[in-house]
Amino acid sequence: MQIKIISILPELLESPLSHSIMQRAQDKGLLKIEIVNLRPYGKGKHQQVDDYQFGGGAGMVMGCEPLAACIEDLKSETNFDEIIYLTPDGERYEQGIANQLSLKDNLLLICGHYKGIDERIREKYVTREISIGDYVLSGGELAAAVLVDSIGRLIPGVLNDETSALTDSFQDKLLAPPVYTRPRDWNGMQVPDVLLSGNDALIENWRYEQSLERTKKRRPDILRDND
Ligand code: 6GU
Repeated sequence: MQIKIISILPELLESPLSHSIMQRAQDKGLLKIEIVNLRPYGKGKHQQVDDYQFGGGAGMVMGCEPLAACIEDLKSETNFDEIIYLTPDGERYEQGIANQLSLKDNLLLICGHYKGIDERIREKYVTREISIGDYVLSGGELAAAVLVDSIGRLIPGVLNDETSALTDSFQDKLLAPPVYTRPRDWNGMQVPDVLLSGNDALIENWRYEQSLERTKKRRPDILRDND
């Protein structure tokens, strides 16, 4: 899979996407991430990419020309399956969308800043608009990093058995069960006996019950979604 990301703050994206599982995915050639700096497409000496809003009001808007020029450049090289704009007024992101997007070959992500991007870019180019939750970030970069990480780890071959995505919270619409490692007794706090029993069926059943219990208590909303 190839993911290109348009940003005016490429530095903000570099570190989160170049460690751990994301780095391994790229080293293995399963994921190619290209961060495209919008700034050189900006106008004038200051390579300006934003402008005042028509109608007045505080805050600048990212203009059509630099974004369109950048998107057209990228489209001339790549046939994107989706052009995604990260925005707090987008569709709320969840695991099901990550699963869908992980099956695509080419994604283009657009990170906005200030008051967002000119509506006409959304109309002309954007195929999907995504928000990562009901709070406001200063720009789309951190949201883009969340998307790339959550999608990247689902690409076949990126995770091994030990890091398998199948047992993650949300993957079966349940939260993950509690986990323990050594020592068995930590300052008098014990690991549940069942996990030491060696009985796989019993352990699997216990984990399922714990997942269900945890989901009922903490996220009854996802249990209702399962109906
Ligand atoms: Cl995708 N962008 C921004 N700026 N803020 C957000 C968001 C995205 N999702 C939640 N808050």
